[in-house]
Amino acid sequence: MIRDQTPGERSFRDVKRRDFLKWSALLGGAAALGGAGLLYKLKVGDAAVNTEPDRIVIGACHVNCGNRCPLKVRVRDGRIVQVESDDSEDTFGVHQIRPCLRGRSMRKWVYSPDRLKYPMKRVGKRGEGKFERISWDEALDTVARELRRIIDTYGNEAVYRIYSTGVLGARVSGREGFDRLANLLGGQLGFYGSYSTAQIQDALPYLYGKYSGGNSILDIANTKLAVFFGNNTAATRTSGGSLTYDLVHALRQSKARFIIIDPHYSDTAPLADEWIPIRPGTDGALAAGLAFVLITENMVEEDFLQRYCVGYDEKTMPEGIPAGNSYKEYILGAGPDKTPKTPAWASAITGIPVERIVKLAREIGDAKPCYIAQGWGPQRQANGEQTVRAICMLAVLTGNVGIQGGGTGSREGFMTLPFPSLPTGKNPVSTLISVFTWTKAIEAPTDMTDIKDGVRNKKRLEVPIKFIWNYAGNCLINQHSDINRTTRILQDDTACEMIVVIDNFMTASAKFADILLPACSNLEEDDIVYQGANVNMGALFLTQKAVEPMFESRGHYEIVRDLARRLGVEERFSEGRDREGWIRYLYAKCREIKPDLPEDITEARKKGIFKWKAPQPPLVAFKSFREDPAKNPLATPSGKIEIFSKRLWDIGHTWELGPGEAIPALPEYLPCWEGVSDPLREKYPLQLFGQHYKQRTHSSFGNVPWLQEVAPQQLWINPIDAESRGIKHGDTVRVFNDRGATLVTAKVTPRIMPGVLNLPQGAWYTPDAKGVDTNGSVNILTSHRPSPQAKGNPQHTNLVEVVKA
Ligand SMILES: Nc1nc2c(c(=O)[nH]1)N[C@H]1C(S)=C(S)[C@@H](COP(=O)(O)OP(=O)(O)OC[C@H]3O[C@@H](n4cnc5c(=O)[nH]c(N)nc54)[C@H](O)[C@@H]3O)O[C@H]1N2
Ligand SMILES: Nc1nc2c(c(=O)[nH]1)N[C@H]1C(S)=C(S)[C@@H](COP(=O)(O)OP(=O)(O)OC[C@H]3O[C@@H](n4cnc5c(=O)[nH]c(N)nc54)[C@H](O)[C@@H]3O)O[C@H]1N2
Ligand code: SF4
Ligand SMILES: [Mo]
Repeated sequence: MIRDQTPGERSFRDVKRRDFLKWSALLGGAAALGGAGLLYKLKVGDAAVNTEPDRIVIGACHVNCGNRCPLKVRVRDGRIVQVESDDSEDTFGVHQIRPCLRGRSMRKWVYSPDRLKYPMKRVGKRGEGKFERISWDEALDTVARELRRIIDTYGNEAVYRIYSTGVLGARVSGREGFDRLANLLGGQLGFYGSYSTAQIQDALPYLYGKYSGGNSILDIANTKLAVFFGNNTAATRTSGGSLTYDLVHALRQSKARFIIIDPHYSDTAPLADEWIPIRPGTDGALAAGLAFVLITENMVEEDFLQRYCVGYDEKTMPEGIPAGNSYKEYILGAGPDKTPKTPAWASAITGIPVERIVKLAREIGDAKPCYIAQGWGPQRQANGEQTVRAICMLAVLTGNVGIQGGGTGSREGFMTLPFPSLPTGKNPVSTLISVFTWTKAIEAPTDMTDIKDGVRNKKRLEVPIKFIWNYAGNCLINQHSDINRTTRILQDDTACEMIVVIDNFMTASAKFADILLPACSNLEEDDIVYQGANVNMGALFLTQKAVEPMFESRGHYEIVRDLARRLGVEERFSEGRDREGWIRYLYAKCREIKPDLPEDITEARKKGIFKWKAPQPPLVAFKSFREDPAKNPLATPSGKIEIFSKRLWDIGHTWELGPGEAIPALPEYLPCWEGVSDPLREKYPLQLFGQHYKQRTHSSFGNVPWLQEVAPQQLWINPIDAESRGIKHGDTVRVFNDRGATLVTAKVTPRIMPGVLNLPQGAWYTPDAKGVDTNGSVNILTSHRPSPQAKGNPQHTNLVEVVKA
């Protein structure tokens, strides 16, 4: 157990030396940013730290890193002087939910010189960033008038609340507020999927009947071998209450061998016994090569495949499908492509040596049980849907599904408590587009159909998006693909006629606002905040404002309520409740789920942080199905694991697909466009992806100088690729393709495999006069082309070239 000592000084006292070595390797010296914050000495070098506070207030960090940390905010003379960690009880299972350095730098966020101060209206061309200060009344009158006009002229499907994740945990200030208003006004165009998980969400229901995580990461305590495909918890699950902490505990308990398969030696890799570099977008080929060995060396669980699965071999194929279409035939080369998926075949595609593929297959086949999990990096590729199922096949073939220490091959599962959000009501509009295709819904809506673009609940879109509500999000520009193309689409203010942006900062997206509204930061308003999705415990924080709202900034609930008043629906919107009323309403609902919460909210606020241990033993996905498949069938049409999906077979034979695209019924390897085998590599020879990085949560925190210094934005390039281009560590380089170019500093490192570049996603797009980005913003290089099946965002699939600038 690790205990906190005094604030500002963390002790190693109870940590065994072995763990310390592992952790310090993991954290890499100055780059220590994790919830692993447990193990370094915090020296902020700022006089403010030593100031005695007048009061300590519970706040929370509610950006979308998937975690959610309470912050203890020290306030003196009405100013925040330091942000500290949760220091409540710390036992295994109910950890201190210790914020990473991003959360601890929140003071720099609140007092950032980039803060938006007043409501503003656009005065220049859209996107130019020229604004004029206006009053809140004028701003909200304009928004209400335009929203009404657009609904009256084009209908409710012209209104769109764009995907955004800047405020996720805070329930009264959440993005739900606008949905609640829109639904009272007749609804809005909806979306399905997310930028995080579009492909995996779409793919898993065909295999397992639903989208879900696999076994809890704590179940690694019960396994013999853990294999992670593109899963970098040390960077993406950084909270002290989060999965990296659990991973370390579980590995220590089981002493399982741990293998990481990733194009880059990630921050998680030092925890592993072995790193296997793989070319991006080729995991499906690796999985097929492994399957070849498992099948030909009789290491598959035949009984499991016959009893629980459809489509493994001819005996288990659904009716009406021509012979030669089973998985076994695909792997052994008896299927339509007549190609045996031998380790040699897989090696040529993945770049992994043949012997290593054979050895890995035997390790997976021998380890009983084996824990296989994938992060979301592999699915954020152009063939992501197929990769997801292909990786899961390793768990299926070896019968690891539904057992302790095994898993489904999906991302590790976690615990959630069903605490409620601000109720949105029902959207009267049922039409949905894929979350990634909104730019096309502005530009060419009537070209968008169900079987071509994945429009749902309607054959063809009828009206363009004319009104965008962009609250706490940067997907309008920075986080969406192909910034240059998005810019061209948005610049035309006769296409999308009204863009409202509500943020703390003048972001790349904010520059495209017609009306720009300054919002409170999380430390400037009261709220009720729940755990992130990625902890093995439940948590609830009653947060209180540490300081008064900066300048003229306001909360989202109050902004939307004032709009509702102007639009004549205020009573129905507020139900007579102000912010405090809704906090109390939601708190009461939470108490129905967790009756041990104090009845009196004033009492509860004194504590502020509530945590519940996850049920033991750790979650095993599809356990009841495994125990009794007849009684507890999966939600697939057959009730079984559908290795061959008849539904996908039908989709693959009816949808209109782009050149080179396919939707196979089996989990096949499909080459990516802009992947290893694309002829475009002659012009752009390097594969580029952008990992989720410890400096930022997407673009959030990208403007905090402390973090820029600790974890700078750099292009990761292998020494072989650097040398052949005359690039040295620290050089400014120009990364480019036909879509755009960016300037960034090179990090020459063997931590990235040759032929592949890593430009961490989320850096703030900062164009020079010629439109060349000067800040390493990866989305200047990514493409609008959606993945074939999910119509999701393949933002890790890109070909580029790099030269010394
Ligand atoms: N610090 C930090 N944490 C975050 C976020 C953040 O921005 N910053 N964002 C949060 C959010 S919203 C999300 S959705 C999650 C994202 O979580 P993920 O999607 O899992 O994160 P990524 O960094 O995109 O990818 C994980 C790993 O996959 C690897 N990878 C990329 N392509 C491939 C491939 O084709 N094959 C294999 N085997 N590996 C591949 C990358 O090198 C990386 O190490 O992270 C969350 N956590
Ligand atoms: N190339 C590439 N692009 C990607 C990804 C990738 O892997 N590669 N990942 C994708 C993924 S998984 C995701 S989830 C998206 C995330 O994309 P976004 O949801 O856009 O996330 P952020 O960039 O963090 O933007 C959050 C915004 O909210 C603002 N904000 C924070 N707190 C507050 C607040 O209290 N009030 C208000 N009003 N504003 C606030 C921040 O200033 C910031 O501008 O990015 C996607 N984009
Ligand atoms: S960025 Fe995530 S891990 Fe870091 S403090 Fe915020 S919620 Fe916690
Ligand atoms: Mo995400």
